[in-house]
Amino acid sequence: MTLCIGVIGTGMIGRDHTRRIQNVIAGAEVTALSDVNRDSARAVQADLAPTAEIFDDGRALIASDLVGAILVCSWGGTHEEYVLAAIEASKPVFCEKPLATTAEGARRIVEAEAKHGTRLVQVGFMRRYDAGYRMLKRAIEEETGAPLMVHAAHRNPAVPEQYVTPMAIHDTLIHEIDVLRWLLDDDYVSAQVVFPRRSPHAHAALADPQIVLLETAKGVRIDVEVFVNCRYGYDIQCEVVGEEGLARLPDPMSVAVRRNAQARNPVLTDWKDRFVESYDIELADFVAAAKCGTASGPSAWDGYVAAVTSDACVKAQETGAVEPIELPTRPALYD
Ligand code: NAD
Ligand code: ISE
Repeated sequence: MTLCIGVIGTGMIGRDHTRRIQNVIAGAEVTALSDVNRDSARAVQADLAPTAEIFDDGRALIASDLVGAILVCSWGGTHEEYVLAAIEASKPVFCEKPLATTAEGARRIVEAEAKHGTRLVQVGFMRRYDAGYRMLKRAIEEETGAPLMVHAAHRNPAVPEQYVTPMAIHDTLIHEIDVLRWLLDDDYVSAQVVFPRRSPHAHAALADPQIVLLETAKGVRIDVEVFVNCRYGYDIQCEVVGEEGLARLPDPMSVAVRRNAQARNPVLTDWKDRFVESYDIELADFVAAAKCGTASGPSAWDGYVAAVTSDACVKAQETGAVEPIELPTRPALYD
């Protein structure tokens, strides 16, 4: 059986995920596309999915019999509405991060899915599928002893003009918020943000870099440098210090070149390349579960926890204080 997928939002990642469904992953096909910018949907149709129908309204796409599962790849502020509509239609839905732009919005999704009674939502936290992070998780379980500290960095070479200070949290740090919680099998209890001297390459509405300090329920202390105008490349670092040893996320494989009395390894510049296999595997996982009428991988609960933590970090940016992170009881659906 081929799974018929509708894609809402055909910008950068919607286009890339459409390519994956059409050309990389077996057993699924993009049968519908929707974007508020019809020209964008039309371009993706022409390049990648010539038989897909274009819908002007994302909700009509979700309701259509042409579609058995949905990818939500539009701007963050639109995710909640589309994910709730997919749950109402009992259709599996893959939602790019963030699940919702507020914790209350993510909570409404958790409640709707819990009421539905089976999982339908997968959130696009692709790092959980990255081979390096999976090896790091195994090393924590088998080698380092109980974690004590994590030092991490999320560096982008540059960001567009509309990227402002809170986006360092809910657009960028949100990946660490999810993957570190998964790595450590732990939850956060507090957050603080401190600001080094500002990079001259950051525009006026962006404090860059930032250092986010998180504390977990088990007492692990985490520091994450978020630096989105680092210039030199797209660089993701993570080092876990445990009671017995240390484990570090491997850098992506690259060819070392020695030339002109220098030895060098290239550094990637684009997140699409850094996590290309992870995106492939997360979507294959979505397709496999959706064919059984359900979802696996990062859940709506994980999306909710990320939203609560993001909100606390944004508050910490504003107050400079250590902000508490409190979660309600997890519904049984997510045990
Ligand atoms: P983009 O601006 O390139 O594309 C978004 C598209 O959504 C645009 O074409 C826009 O016209 C469309 N859109 C906006 N509102 C809509 C609506 N109500 N209905 C239908 N279409 C609508 O942005 P992008 O970089 O592709 O990001 C999209 C989402 O994916 C964001 O939530 C972003 O955080 C997430 N993202 C995730 C990753 C990752 O690593 N997992 C990477 C990049 C982006
Ligand atoms: C972007 O939206 C992503 O999700 C990338 O993975 C991240 O590295 C980047 O900072 C975000 O802007």
